[in-house]
Parts: sequence; structure tokens; C-alpha cells
Amino acid sequence: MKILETLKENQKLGKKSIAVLVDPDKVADAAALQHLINLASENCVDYFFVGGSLVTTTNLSEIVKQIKENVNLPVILFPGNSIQIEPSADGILFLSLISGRNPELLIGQHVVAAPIVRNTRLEVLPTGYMLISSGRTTSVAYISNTTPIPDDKYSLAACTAMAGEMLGLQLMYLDAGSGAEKEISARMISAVRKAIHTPLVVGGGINTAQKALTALEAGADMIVIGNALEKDPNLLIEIADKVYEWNQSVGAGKD
Ligand code: 1GP
Repeated sequence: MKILETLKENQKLGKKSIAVLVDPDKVADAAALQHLINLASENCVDYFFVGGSLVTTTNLSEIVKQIKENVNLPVILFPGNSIQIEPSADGILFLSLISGRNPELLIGQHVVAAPIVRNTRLEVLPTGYMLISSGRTTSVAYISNTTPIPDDKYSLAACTAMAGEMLGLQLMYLDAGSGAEKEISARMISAVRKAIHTPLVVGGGINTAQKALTALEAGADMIVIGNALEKDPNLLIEIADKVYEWNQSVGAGKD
């Protein structure tokens, strides 16, 4: 089944997913990545996301290759810009930064990327990408030259997501930014959840199992964990456990 179809199906079943984000710039070496791949494989992770706001290295294809050679999980590009396209991945979050008003990230980079993506086998996941403020300025807020939605403007976020859905976007991604001081609040997740029908991805600053569980309870269909694993990869065991327990409790666990 295709990635988007699976996400929609899981959403219907109340089943949650977990994605591990690999920022190519932050991969210390092949051994560190291998450790993470092994943990992901042993702990019922569903997806790998690969990308970053500012990628200064040229190891994107090697990272995708190493993941694909070692684990049978979809690798989804999470590109910071149109040069982060790697045809050997499985899918790409085709992100429109709908929380911001930078035309380049609403439609500009997409025009450049579209013919390149069309010539690949990447599954395109049209995604409404929404940055929510999280204390200090994150790399993604700075690089994107956009102002995140204030973390107490629940209806602004809900209406933004609603508009994105009406424009045809198939996934919504609420992001506090990698390594955010404050993760997205339960109230914000639930306000957006109620406003849309698409699967909802939540990430940024999730660095404990409790925060992961709170996001799931508030309505996230998928949680994304990156930064915290760079510091402590074993945290994945605890967080993945929460997702597994959730899925068992809704009777949709993996065999
Ligand atoms: C960032 O949502 C992702 O864009 C994941 O955030 O790196 O803080 O886990 P972290």
C-alpha cells in the first residue's frame, strides 16, 4: 500500500505511527546511523524522515542507501529546499509552508522541484507544513524567513490547517522546529485535529515518552522524533513503546 493510503487507513483505525528524523548534517558517522537503524528496526518504528532546514553535507544519498539496505521501512524525504531531492527514497513530503507568508515556500521552490520529482518514483505527499512558535527562534523559522504561529493562537492554527485542507493538501504537519524548547501543546494539537480530516503529523521537541503520549492523546496520528535521539538514541525504545501500546489498545497492533 502507498504511504498516504496507509496513513489514512491507520487514521481510520485509530492507529498511530512514529517516524525517526535523520538530519544529514547531524549524522556523526555510519556507525551512529546504523545504531539508530537497528533500534528503529527492533522497535516498531514506521518511517524514516530524512532532511533538514540547512543541509551542508552531500551525504543524502548515502544516508538513504544505508537505511534502505538495512531496514524495510519507507524513507520519506523531509526537504528544507528543492535541492534535497533524492530519487532513491520512497516518498517526499511536498511541503507548503502554510503558516508563513514566504511565497518561495508556499509555491516557489515547488515549481523548481516539480519536474525533477516527476521524473522519479517518489510518492508525493502534499503536506501543509505549519510552524508553531516554541520559545527561542528555531533554524527552520530563521531559514524559512517566516513567523511561526504563536503557540496560544489556537483558532489561527485551526483555520490555517482548514484552509490547507480545502486547498487539497493531504497531510498536515505541526512542527515546533527541531530541538524546540517547547513541544506543541496538547491544546494546539487538539484544536487543529478537530478542524481537519487529514492525518496529522506532530514534531519538534518531543524528547520524553510522556510528551510523545500527550501528542498521541491530543490527536497526532504520527509523531516525529529527531533531535532527542541524536543525544540519546535509546530514548527511541521508550517512545516507540508508547506508540506500540497505543496500537495494541486499539486492537490495531502489528503482528
Ligand atoms: C523537526 O519535527 C521534527 O522538524 C522533529 O523535531 O528534532 O525536535 O525531534 P525534533
